[in-house]
Amino acid sequence: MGWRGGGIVTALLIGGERITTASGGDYQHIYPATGQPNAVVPLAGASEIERAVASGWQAHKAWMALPVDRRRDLLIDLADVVHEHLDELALLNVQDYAVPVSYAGTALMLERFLRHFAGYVDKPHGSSTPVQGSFDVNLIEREPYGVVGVIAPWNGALAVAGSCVAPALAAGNAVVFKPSELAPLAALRFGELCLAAGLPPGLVNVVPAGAEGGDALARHPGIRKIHFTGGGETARKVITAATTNLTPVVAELGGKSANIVFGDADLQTAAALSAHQGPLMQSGQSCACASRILAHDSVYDEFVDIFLARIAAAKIGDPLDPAVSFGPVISQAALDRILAVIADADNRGSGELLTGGGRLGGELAQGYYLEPTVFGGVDNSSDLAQTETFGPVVSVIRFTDDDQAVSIANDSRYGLNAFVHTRDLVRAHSVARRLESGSVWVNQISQISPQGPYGGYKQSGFGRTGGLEGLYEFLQVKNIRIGMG
Ligand code: TXE
Repeated sequence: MGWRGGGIVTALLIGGERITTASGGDYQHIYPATGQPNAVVPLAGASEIERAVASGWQAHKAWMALPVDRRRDLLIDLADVVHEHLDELALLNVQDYAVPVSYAGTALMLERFLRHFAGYVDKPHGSSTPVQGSFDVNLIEREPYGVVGVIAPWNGALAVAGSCVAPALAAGNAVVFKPSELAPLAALRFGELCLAAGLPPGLVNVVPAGAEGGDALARHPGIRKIHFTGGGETARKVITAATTNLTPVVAELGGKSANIVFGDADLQTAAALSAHQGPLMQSGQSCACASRILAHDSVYDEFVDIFLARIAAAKIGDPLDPAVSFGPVISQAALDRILAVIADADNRGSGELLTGGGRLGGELAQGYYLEPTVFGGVDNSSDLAQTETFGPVVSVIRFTDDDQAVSIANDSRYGLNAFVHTRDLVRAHSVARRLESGSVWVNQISQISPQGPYGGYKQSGFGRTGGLEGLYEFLQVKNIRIGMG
C-alpha cells in the first residue's frame, strides 16, 4: 500500500489483483482527527462486484479441493500472519476511523476468531440418523454456500473480518468482503495478509464501496448468503435487495443498551466499566455502547459523582498517542447529527445536562471531537433514550426496584446488549433471564469472544456470530438417504 497525493493509495483486491481504478469512482477518505484527506479509495461498482463474485466461485472450488487439514493450517497461518501485523493493523484502524491506537481490540479479535474457527475445519459438523421402516443410511451433511457476501460497518471492519469472514472460510466458502468507504484501509490490508498467508487468490476479495457497490453485492445471484453489520435503515435496503434472489441475510444491527447499576453494586468498578462501555469506548460509536445507565435510587447520586469523575479523567486527543482513550467521531456529518441530538434533548428537557454537550476546540478544533456528554434524570420515553445516538452521549435513569429496572431496560425497540452490576448473583441470573437482549454482561464489559454467540433481539437484528451458531450461519444442511434395498 503506497502513498499518493498526501494520502494512502488504496486498491480493491479481487482475485489477488490490486485494482486502483474502479467504476464506483474515487473516494477521498478524511482522517477524523484532523478533518484532512489521508487516502484515496477506489470504490467498487457493479462491474467490480461481478468480477469479485466470479473470482470467488473459482477460489471456492480451489479451497474445497484442498484437504481439511490443509485448509485448517492455512487459517492458522493467517492467524499467525495477523499476529505479526497487529501493530500495523492497529495503526490502519487509526487511519480509518481515528480510534485510539490504545484500543487494539479489533485486530486482536480478528486473530482470536481465526484461531478459533480454524479449529472447526477438520471437526465433524454433520451427522447420520436411523430412519423409520428401513435400514437405509441417512446422512445429515452441512455444506458451504459457495460464495458469501460480508458487509461491514466503518467502526469494526477487522472485528467483522474475524466474526464473519473467519467462520465463512472455515465452513468452506469464499467471501466478497465489503468494508465501508469510511474505513477501508485495515480491511484491504487484511485481504493482502490473506494472500501472504497462502490462501487461494479470490478466496477473500476486498471491495470497498458505498451504497452502489453494496446494493450490487446484495442483489447478485452469485452471492448465496449475506452477513450485514450496520444500521437498521441500511439493513432494510440490504434485505430488500437480497429478496431479488431470496438470498438469506444475517443482520447485526444497532443497540440502545441498558446498563443497570443495582444498590449493592461495587460502585467504583461499576462506574469504571460504565464509563468505558458508555461514552468513552470508540467515543460511543459502538453497537455495544451502554447508552442508557439505570442507577438505583439508593446509589444514584454517589454513582453519578464517581461516573462523571471517571469520564473527566479520560485523556482526549491524538489517537496515535498511546495514553489517549477518547478520540473524535467519524465525520462532520456525525458531529452535526450528534450535536443536534444534544440540542434536541436539551430543548425538550429530556434530562439534565450533567457534563459535556459541545464540540472540543483548541488544538482539537480541526478534528471531529465532541465532549463526552451525560444527561441525568432522563425520561426513558424520550427520543434521547429511545434512539441510537452512536456517539459519546449517554443517559442516566433512576429506578427504584428490580422489576422497574427490567421494565425500563426492555422498553426499547432494540435488544443487542444489556449490562448488570450487582454482587447478588441470584439477582444477576434472574434479571439476566428477563432482559430482552442477545447478550447480557454481568459485572463485565462487552468482551466479545469467539466462543460465545453474539447478536440481537428485536430491531438489533437476527442471526449470530461466534461459537457453533456463528459457524452454522455459513453452512447449509443437506439430507442424504441411501437406499439399502
Ligand atoms: O452503518 P451503515 P455504519 C451499527 C451501529 C450503527 C451502524 C454504524 O449500531 O447503527 O452500524 O455503522 C453499506 N446496500 N453497528 O454507519 O451506514 C455501507 O457502505 C448495501 C452494529 O457503517 O448502515 C457499510 O459498509 N450496503 C454492529 C455498511 O453498509 C450498503 C457493530 C453499513 O453502513 C448500502 C458495529 C446499501 N444500500 C456497528 N448502504 C453490531 N451489531 O455488531 C450502505 N451500505
